[in-house]
Amino acid sequence: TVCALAMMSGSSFAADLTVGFSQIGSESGWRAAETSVTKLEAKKRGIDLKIADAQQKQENQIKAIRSFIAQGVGAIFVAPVVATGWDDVLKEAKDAKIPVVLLDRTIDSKDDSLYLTAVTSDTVYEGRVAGEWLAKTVGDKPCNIVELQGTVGSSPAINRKKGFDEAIAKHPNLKITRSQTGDFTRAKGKEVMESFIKAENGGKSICAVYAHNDDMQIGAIQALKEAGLKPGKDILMVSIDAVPDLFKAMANGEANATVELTPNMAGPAFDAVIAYKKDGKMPPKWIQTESKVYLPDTAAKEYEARKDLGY
Ligand code: GYE
Repeated sequence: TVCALAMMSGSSFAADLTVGFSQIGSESGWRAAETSVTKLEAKKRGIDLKIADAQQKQENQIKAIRSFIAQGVGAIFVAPVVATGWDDVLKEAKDAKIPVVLLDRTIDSKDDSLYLTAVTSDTVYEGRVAGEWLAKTVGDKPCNIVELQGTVGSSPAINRKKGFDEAIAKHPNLKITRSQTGDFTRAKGKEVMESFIKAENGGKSICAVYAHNDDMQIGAIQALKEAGLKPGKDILMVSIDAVPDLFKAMANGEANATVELTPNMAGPAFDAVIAYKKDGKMPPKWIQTESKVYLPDTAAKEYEARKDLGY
């Protein structure tokens, strides 16, 4: 059946393709979903996929990429944990004529010939729509926001902050009173939220929580509940990813909005690599995925539709 599927997608070529994927780790539900979806998308096309889990460390990613180069894979996917420090290793891949695709995060480099394409969402836009949603919902009242940032130095943390800051800058009644990293994990989101609650009058002076991903938001919801507060009611909760657990929280009235990030970055990435290697077709430098805002009204339905996806 793998073979039949490969033929259906028009790419028996793919059956000879080996792709090495340097994945960050499994810090969030979204990340775990991306890994599962990548496996499925590879299988559909008959691609041999090798995944290396970097346990959140850039040095492990660099080692994995070097090992993929040594093995002579046909293409390399990398989800870069932080934005800087990639030029040397990507130059090695380029010299070995192995195309590299960036998945879900981008890099800071002056040389965009170091990768074939990047499949990501517009993470600045995600921050901006989160901020615009909040501004609209709050109206004219004063609102103190606490922010849970993603991994320090990662492109989504930098950009989701930037987009949100831009949106609320137009509304002087909205201000960020505390902002700290929760490293995109539930456990750290909860821990940092606990410290915010202590520092903010037992949470009474907090009007909204903006989290750079849903997992940290779920941790924050737990911390708020344990402190006797009502997230989603007394405190507005907005975040990014649209994982099933966040829909569950919204359906239960404990969260107010999330911006969807598709876990299927690999499908378009595999197609771009196949078209490039088979027909010499250059993809655009950026393959942008969609970002849609979800609110509580459809949360129960969305949760039902997604709960078996395993993330
Ligand atoms: O939002 C977060 C994950 O890189 C855009 O990484 C991605 C982010 C995603 O850990 O949940």
